Amino acid sequence: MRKYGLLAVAVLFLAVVFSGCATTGGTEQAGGTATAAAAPTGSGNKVNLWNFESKTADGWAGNGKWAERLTVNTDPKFVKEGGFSLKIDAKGCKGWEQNIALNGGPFPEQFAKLASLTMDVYVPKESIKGMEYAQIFLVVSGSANSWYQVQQGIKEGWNSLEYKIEPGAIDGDIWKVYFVFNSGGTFSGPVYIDNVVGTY
Ligand SMILES: [Ca+2]
Repeated sequence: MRKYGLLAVAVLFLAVVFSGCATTGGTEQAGGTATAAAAPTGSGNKVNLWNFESKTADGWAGNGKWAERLTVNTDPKFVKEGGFSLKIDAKGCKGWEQNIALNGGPFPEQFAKLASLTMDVYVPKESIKGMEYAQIFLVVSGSANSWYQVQQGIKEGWNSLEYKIEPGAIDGDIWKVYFVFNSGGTFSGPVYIDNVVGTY
């Protein structure tokens, strides 16, 4: 029995040491010893937004001449998560194009509180051959801001994009979300999107 008692003391000691270490890495607290090293509330929670595992475009579609350009991809080369991704046939797309990919919801209730949105984008070499630059803007249209945009550049191969969202910028009803393409040249082929995740 005494052996177990010592073991318990050792475990307790380690727990105190580790919680002390964890505290120094996070918010600074005076004498952070045995307090629980919990993450600050309202940060680091994830919500899966669109992963295309429904074998549909998860509500994404183009407008006008882009209406038939969004489909589900099953080729594992262009999938980052699960078995499916979104294929956007961007052939002929140049300059600013906000009609290529739109989503009218419904959106999860956490969307308005997002601090960032991440997604994996695959760009085949031939799709952006000879292009000066290419970008995908995340645009959120809602009651807080009718047009809130954040940009990220894309290059050939896999791109791990993170869009930071300012506090309060989209905090209200969400009307529409866009992936706006912007490029210094003309796309010659598709772009693939997968694993769109929000952090709040
Ligand atoms: Ca997927």
